[in-house]
Amino acid sequence: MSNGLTAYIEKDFEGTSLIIVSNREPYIHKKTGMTVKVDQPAGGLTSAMDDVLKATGGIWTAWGSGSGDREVVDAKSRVSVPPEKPSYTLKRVWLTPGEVDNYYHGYSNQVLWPLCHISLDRVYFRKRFWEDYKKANQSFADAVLEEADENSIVWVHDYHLCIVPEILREKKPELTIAHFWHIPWPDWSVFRVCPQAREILEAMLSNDLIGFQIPLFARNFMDCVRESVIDAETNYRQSTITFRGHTTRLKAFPISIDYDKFNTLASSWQTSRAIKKLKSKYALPDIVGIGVDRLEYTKGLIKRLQAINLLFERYERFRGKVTFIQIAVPTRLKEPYLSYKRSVEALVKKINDRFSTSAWRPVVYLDTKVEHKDLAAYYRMADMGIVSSAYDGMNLVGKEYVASQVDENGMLILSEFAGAADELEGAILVNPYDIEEFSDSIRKALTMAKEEKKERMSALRTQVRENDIYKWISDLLREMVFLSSSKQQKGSYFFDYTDTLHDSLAARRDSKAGKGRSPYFLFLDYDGTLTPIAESPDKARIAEEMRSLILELKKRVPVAVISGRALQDVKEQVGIEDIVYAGNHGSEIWDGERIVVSQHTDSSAQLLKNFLYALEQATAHIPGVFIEDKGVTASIHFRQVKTKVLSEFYELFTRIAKDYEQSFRITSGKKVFEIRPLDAWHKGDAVIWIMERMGNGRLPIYLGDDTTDEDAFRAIKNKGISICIGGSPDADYFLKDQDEVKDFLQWLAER
Ligand code: GDG
Repeated sequence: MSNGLTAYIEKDFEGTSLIIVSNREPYIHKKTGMTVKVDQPAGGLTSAMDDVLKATGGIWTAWGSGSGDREVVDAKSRVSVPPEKPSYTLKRVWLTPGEVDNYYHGYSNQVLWPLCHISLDRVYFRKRFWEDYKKANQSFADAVLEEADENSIVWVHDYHLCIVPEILREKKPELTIAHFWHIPWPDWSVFRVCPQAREILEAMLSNDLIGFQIPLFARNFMDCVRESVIDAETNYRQSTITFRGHTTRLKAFPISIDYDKFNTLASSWQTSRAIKKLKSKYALPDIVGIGVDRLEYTKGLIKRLQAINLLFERYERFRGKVTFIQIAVPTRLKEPYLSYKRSVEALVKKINDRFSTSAWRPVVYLDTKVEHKDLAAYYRMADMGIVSSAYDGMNLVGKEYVASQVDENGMLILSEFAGAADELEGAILVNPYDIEEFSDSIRKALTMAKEEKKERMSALRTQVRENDIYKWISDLLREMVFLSSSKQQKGSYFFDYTDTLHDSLAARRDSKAGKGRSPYFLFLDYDGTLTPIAESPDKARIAEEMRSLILELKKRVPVAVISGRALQDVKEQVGIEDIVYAGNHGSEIWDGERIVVSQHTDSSAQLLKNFLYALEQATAHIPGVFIEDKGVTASIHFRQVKTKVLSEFYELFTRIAKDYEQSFRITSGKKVFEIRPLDAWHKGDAVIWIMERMGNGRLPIYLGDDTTDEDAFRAIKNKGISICIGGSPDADYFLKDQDEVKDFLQWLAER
């Protein structure tokens, strides 16, 4: 482990307990006859994370997949690892063979994996896959919950465990949860194919942090949320999403490798000896190419072999001179992998049958796992490394090849669709779908001048050395520790009204001030509080049950409905005459009998009309923009504007709004821009005015959901109770949706 990371852990990790959750475990116990042997699955990531947990202590929760796994654990399914010097706990999760089939081979590998790699033909969905996926996620989450305390940082890995964060958040809201997504996140036009797209996105929004390999994947995730989670607030500038009172940060953390390990291994005399042995074993010519992959359709092996075939077909001069070695470790031994394996093998045979001579083979194909030390020899001796993924989160092979190129003689050919292409400047980038260009790039690599290769490889090596796996881990840990500490400062605003609010209301009711009359004054926002957010304002209707509740409540509690709608409009929508209404965000107030406040002036109304006319003219060609003129204020709704023209809309809106910013306050809400005269009252002013005139010492309780309600939350801070539907840092409490609003009003009505 790097000195930097060791020092960081020693200094800043004190007092934090780290819990890693992944599908695969870092140690597998296998039964061989009467004894149990322990195996450590090879893999850069597992061993780097293992190093970290050895230093921090903590818990790794993973599926117990080994035949001897159950024999070595305690009653809580825990075993101390590593066996030779125990320093952290491996907690195993048990899954039935049926669950493994449906959760792992099914939903994970036949739905999410192909979907995220834009291989839609391979997406195969069954209801039972999803049912067992949720069940398995519940088991992982239960295992974490048994171990976690309020200081725990939970680090979830990958696409097998999308639901875990949601379950954890519900049971232990104070946890810091981060999720690293190792594979690509596709754009919405692809992700929408998933029958559970919305459930998955919503569940993942329980994370405090979601790490992606490159910024594009974070942006895609953001777009998917914007398109399908109607009441989530996406903030592209800050890269955050707020949903149900909780904010999730999205950020790219490009994963890497243990550079020093590969560099040292490749420089060793054992590797030089291994290279000699390999050259003679396979009767290799002077020039060698290498590919190392799991036998996986996303890695583009067929395209790679087709390009090699074309190279030998077009350029006879390479025949007899170049051999390409493909290490292809079989993986997920089921369909569609078995068919893919057969296709790859048939193509290798075709090329070898066509071009081989008695002394030379164009392709050496190895379909078994190669030891790590031998891998370094293959990488170092190769004049060319090829990574040709059709789509790939990162791809570590390209980085391993670079770290092993100690002589700087080789060249890396890298698919532009692998996340690594974002960073590895100096590699020859290829589009693997374009076989001719691909084949030509191989030719270019094979004929590149020594000096150019050295220059490129040296730059690549610096890049990988300076951005190794330990930097990746410390960047992520730093972010998690930061989120964890800022959360502790702010305190949690998750709301369990059955305890806290009941107590505070009861205290108020019993106090002297409250004796003899209702102790509270109820303020209700309309859209998003009494009704769900609808496609457009005219479609938002209050449910009869909700209206009856208000009718019931108003017999005992003073009620005011405070809305951004025009006064007349909100009165008609709610349809109850003798309560207080505030329209236009508070600039018009009706006290139950008459209008008592109206800030309508002809001059400001005219200026607003000019503003709206300019907007209407500029955005007339963009379908889905709805301009609502409410006399004093206006709302520009853009929920129905298509994603592809959204940025054009933003641009136009911003340009025109600039001309009016001296006179109007412009804020954004849920897919809406609110325009209000600078001197007009906001909802907070209205609440204060109403309380001063009609409050009689009562406690204001304000329920709202939008950014414009935050003025009211702030106005009653420490003087009343604010409740945000969906949550807000300015509100005291949080309710999930209209069902919970109903429960709350019901409870209040029953007092
Ligand atoms: C996912 C994402 C992302 C392969 N054959 C042998 C062997 N390997 C090792 C390689 C390399 C690893 O397997 C494969 O790396 P990838 O990056 O291709 O990883 P995936 O399995 O697709 O995993 C990917 C990664 O997560 C990490 O976030 O980069 O984009 O799909 O380390 O060396 N290792 C040994 N013998 C072999 O025969 N020892």
